[in-house]
Amino acid sequence: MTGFEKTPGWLDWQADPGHPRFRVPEGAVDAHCHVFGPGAEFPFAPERKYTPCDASKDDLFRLRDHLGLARNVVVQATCHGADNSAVVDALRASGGLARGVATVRPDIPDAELRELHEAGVRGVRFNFVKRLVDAAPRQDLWDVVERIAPYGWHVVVYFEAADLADLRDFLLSIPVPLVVDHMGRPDVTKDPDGPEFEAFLDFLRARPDIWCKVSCPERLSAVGPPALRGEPAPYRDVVPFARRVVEEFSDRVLWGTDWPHPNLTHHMPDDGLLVDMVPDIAPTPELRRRLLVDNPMRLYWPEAD
Ligand code: 0GY
Repeated sequence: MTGFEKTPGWLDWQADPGHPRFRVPEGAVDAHCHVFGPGAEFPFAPERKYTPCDASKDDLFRLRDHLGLARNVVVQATCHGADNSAVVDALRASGGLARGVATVRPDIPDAELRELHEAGVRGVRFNFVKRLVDAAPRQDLWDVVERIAPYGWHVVVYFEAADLADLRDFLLSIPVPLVVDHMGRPDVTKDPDGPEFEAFLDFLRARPDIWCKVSCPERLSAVGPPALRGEPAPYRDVVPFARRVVEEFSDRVLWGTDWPHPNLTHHMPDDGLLVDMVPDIAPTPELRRRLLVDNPMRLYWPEAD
């Protein structure tokens, strides 16, 4: 009993995902995943916009092993606000196999920032998705950047395609590397060669230190998974978008499961199927190695080189 009531209609993560048919290269990183609570131990934030099911670090590490992955990047979810305790707990328990992305306020004490860094945090997340957070004043975001820059951290940004035009100049003025979640959430019913996605690619071209997660096909897809696993390609409408990004920006793309998949209302993906999609979006062994191993290691474990 956590004392928290899940948001009505909340879909829990799949407890029994399939074994992927695709074997990931050794050392593969899930560069976008979360932990939720458990609420009894790490209470959800009063300002949250949703209340999830529990999804503990042990559940996450079990999934990592089941999928054949080696490491995780655990991203602070909005349901925990700026209390990064659950993420830090996961990082500390991982034996160096997890790094983190935190949410911090501009007035965070120095000692706390240092503690986050020592635990394995390497970035902060700025979330511009209106259903998830109240908008933060730009000045606050600037102040956060100033605080984290000395640690060599980056900023992970989550926005929807329709908001890129408004955000572009602000994002490009942030003087640390950027990592864009979920390809900037394109509308995949549109043309992958059309003006909207071209504007996103153009944003990536604007600076060589803007990274992109080719994640969340299950969230972006309008056609969903195949009726039968593996036939035809799962979430196939997302593939041309992800492939364009992987092929043009092969040295700064990242992949992640997005487990435990918050706020999906229609269907919960089989994480094995998400792994099986990798060869569709990264068609050669070289591209797959960059996407799953080389790039995330360079960004999150540079000392391992
Ligand atoms: C994701 C996507 C979502 C949620 C969050 O922090 C969050 O609450 O990121 C979403 O609802 O689209 O990346 O997990």
